Amino acid sequence: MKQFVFVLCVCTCILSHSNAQQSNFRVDSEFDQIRTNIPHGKIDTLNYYSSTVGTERTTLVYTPPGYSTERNYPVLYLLHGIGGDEFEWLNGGHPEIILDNLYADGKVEPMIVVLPNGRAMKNDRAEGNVMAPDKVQAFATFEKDLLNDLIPFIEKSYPVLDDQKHRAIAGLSMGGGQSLNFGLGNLDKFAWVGGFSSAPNTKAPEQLVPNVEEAKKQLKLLWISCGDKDGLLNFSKRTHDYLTEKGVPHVYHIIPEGYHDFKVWKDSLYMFAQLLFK
Ligand code: FER
Repeated sequence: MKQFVFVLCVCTCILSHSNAQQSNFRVDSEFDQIRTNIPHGKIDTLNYYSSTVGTERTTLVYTPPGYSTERNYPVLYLLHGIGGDEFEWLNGGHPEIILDNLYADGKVEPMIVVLPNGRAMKNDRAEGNVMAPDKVQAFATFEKDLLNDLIPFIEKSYPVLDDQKHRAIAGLSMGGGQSLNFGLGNLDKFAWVGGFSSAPNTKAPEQLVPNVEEAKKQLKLLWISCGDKDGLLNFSKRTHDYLTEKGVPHVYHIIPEGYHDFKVWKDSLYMFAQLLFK
């Protein structure tokens, strides 16, 4: 309940400023610096069979410091962008450092973070023209892989809480669009949804949230963030405008001097992660 009030308060603070340029969040300047004197989580590399693609696919999984199979964890699915693959977050954003630090400071609920490959096609490498239509289409196809192949695989491989309230989806750019599309399109599966610098694959607001009352009822957190200097800002803004008009609670966080890069995505993950599963 405390968190719910906090989230609402954040929404009110941010939404009450029409341009929403001012951040109400504080990013600790050392949040992404590796600390050697704290416990660290672990990165697993796993293969699963995708009936959607008809091949084995690879996913990375971050388990938190102190991970134990004696307890059950909520899960965040964290998605990459058009130029990336399952390694993009790890190479560019080091979510494991951000999360290890948050755990050390007691600021985050223990969770499993799944870093999948969101380009659901046989050759899912980010090679050649990553904007080619078949490659862009594969980001949409990933919805089926995620729901029918990956989530069931994770749920049988790890001790996870497998209900809607304990499942989150977030991502950067194409992965932000996927998160909004798949999260809001499957409200029975995801209660926590985040789009960071969401790309043109983001559905139009009326398609994204056709059933406003259902969204209000099911969502625990809807997070939209973007850099103010990002050429894709309008995909976030039009979603925010619609949600505001329809009275759907959400966080709209505009990062000052923010471009389409990992500075924005790391800040976003740092803040989003602290709101999850509370
Ligand atoms: C586009 C511009 C950007 C587009 C996708 C992107 C499919 C994605 C960017 C990213 O993931 O970083 O026109 O069309």
